[in-house]
Amino acid sequence: MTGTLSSACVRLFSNLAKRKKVPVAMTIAGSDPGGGAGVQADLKTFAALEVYGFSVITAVIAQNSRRVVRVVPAEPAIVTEQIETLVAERPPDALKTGALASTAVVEAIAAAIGSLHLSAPVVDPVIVSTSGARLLDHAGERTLRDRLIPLAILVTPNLPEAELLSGIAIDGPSAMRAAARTIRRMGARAVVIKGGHPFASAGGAHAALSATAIDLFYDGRSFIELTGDRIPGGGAHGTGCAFSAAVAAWLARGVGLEMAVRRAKAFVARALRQGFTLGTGRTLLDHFARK
Ligand code: PXL
Repeated sequence: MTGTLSSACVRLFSNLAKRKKVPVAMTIAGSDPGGGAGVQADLKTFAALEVYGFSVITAVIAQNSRRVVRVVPAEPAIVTEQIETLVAERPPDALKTGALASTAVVEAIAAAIGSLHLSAPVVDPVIVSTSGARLLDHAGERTLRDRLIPLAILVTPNLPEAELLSGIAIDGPSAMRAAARTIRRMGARAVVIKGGHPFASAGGAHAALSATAIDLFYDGRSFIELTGDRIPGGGAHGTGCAFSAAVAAWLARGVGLEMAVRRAKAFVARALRQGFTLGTGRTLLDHFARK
């Protein structure tokens, strides 16, 4: 783990030293002090993919890999000021949003993206954590839909989030397509629904999992099914964060959207295959895994 971490960092910083234009990605997300998800995981993902990372904190969260104890949303003004200060030095080449905690924070971010003419964000519509805690207040769900998703280059819901956003019970592939259409109609350029969770009709969380996990990408032209082997991990912590951060990293490096999504999926699969725990908690990713 450490060997590949240091070689990625050496390449990143030797590019900096040679004054090559270093790609910069910005994450706007919550803090996971355990480092498995949120801003901390996003920065590891950026570093592993050799992209310099900016990180704007939207909420301070007391949590470990098993449970969320408390979420304290940041004041909207300090979120705006973090973004403005960073952009004054260097506008990022790509950005992603994660847990946004409150409707006022969502508003502040949408306003900043507009007024500072930032790149269209990858929006990870984080609403409830895998452990069941709310990471966005109820009013924020609507603001996310009405103000942020319309700005997005890509929205990356998992199955439960796609159901919440679309209002469609996703019980199989055709409902998954209908949900993708509905979410894209909210104004995003593209959507990818991550198929890692069990379908609702199969009994929700208690359903038997199929051997493959199919993600569905839709950009308004065609549906693309991205198939991958299901990797045992039992609901790992921080996979969604790593996926959306990896898409942003590849976009920052100038890769097209569909290829960025494919590479991000491969990145998460690698990280999950080398997953580990700290003892009794949920599986954590090795963001610096090589194979
Ligand atoms: O995976 C959703 C998520 C996003 N952001 C933060 C989190 C979590 C899940 O726990 O803690 C900060």
